[in-house]
Amino acid sequence: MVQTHEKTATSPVNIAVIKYWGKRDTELILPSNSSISITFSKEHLQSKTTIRASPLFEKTRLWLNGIEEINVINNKRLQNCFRETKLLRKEYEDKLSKEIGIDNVIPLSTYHLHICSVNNFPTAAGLASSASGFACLVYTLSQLYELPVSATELSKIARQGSGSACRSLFGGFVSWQMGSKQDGSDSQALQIASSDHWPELEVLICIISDAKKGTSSTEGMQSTVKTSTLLQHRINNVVPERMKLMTNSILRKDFNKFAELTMKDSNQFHACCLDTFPPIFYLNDTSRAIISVITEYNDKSGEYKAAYTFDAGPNAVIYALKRNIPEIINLISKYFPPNQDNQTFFSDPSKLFSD
Ligand code: 2P0
Repeated sequence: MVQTHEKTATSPVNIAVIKYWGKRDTELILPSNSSISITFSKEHLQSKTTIRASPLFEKTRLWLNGIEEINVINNKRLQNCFRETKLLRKEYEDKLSKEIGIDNVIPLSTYHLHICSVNNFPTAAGLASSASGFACLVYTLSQLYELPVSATELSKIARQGSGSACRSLFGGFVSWQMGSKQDGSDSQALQIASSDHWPELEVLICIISDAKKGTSSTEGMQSTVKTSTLLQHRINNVVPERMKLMTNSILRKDFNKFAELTMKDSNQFHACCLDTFPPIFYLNDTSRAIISVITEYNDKSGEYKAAYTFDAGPNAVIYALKRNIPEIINLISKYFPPNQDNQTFFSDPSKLFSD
C-alpha cells in the first residue's frame, strides 16, 4: 500500500512597527531597509496549512481558503519555496541514505504535493495574509520534510515567498536584517525578544474595511522605489537609527519611546506612498480620523498611551499597555460606533480584539 505523508501547522500574522517598503532585489526579495515587527498570537489571526505528499499525485496543487485553486506552475514565489525546501530535503535524504541505507529513506523530495491553506481573517486586506501564509507554507514543509534547520534558516526561504513572511517564523519581537550580500544569505529574521518579554503590551485591531486592497504591496513598493525621493532619504538617513532606537525601546519596555517611533514610522511609510508618482493611498477618512483621535488622546494624557500603525490598507492597528485598553476601546467606539452610516467599523464585535 502506498503511504500518504501529511503535516498540518499554523503560523501567525506579524505587524511591523518599523516598516519594510522597497526591494533592492525583486527576484530574491531583498529589502531596501531592515524592519521590526511584532508577531500576534495565533488565536486570532493565523494561516493554517495542511500539506500531503504522495508518489500517486500527478502534480503539485494548492487551494487557498478552501475554494480558490492557485496556479502553482506560474507562481515564482511558490516555486522558490518548493525549490529551496526540496533542496534541503534532498540533502537530508542523501545524509540519511549514508547512515541507514537508501531503502530506508522515504524520497519525499521527489513527490508532488497537495496543499490546503486557510486564513481565519480577510485575505489581502492589508492584514499581512501573505506573511502568515508563506511562513506557514515553509514551516509546514519543514515539518513534513523533517528538516534539521533553524527558524532563521527557514526565514530566508519564507522571505522568497513574501518579504514580510520571514518575520512570522518567530514569535514575539522580530527584526528582519536587510543584509548586504548579493545572494541574500544574510537577509534573515532574528528574534529581538520572545512573546512573554512584554506581557503588558497589547494590540487592538480595528477592521475598517475587509475589501481587497487596490494596489498590492509588491507593485506599490516598486513604484515607490522608482519614483519617491523621500524613500531614499528614509532608507539612508532614517531607518538605520530607528532600528537601534526601536530595539532599545522594546528591550527596555519603554512604551513612550516605542509609541513615538511606531507612529512616526507608520506616518513616514504612508508619506512615501503619497510621494510615489502616481501617488498610492492606503489610508481612508476613517483611518485619518483614528489618527486624530489617538493624537488628541495622547496630547490630553501628556504621554503616549496609544500608538497607531497602518499597513498597506486602511485598517488601524493600535498598540497600548493593557491597563489603557478599556479606555481606548471606549474612546474609539464613541467616535466610531458600530455600523454608523454603513461603516463596517466594528461591524462584527469579534473582529475587535486585544491580543
Ligand atoms: C511591513 N508591508 O513591514 C510592510 C508595511 C506593508 C506595509 O511587508 O512583495 O507583502 O511579498 O515582499 O511582504 C507588505 O509587503 O511584500 C509589507 P512582498 P509584502 O509589514
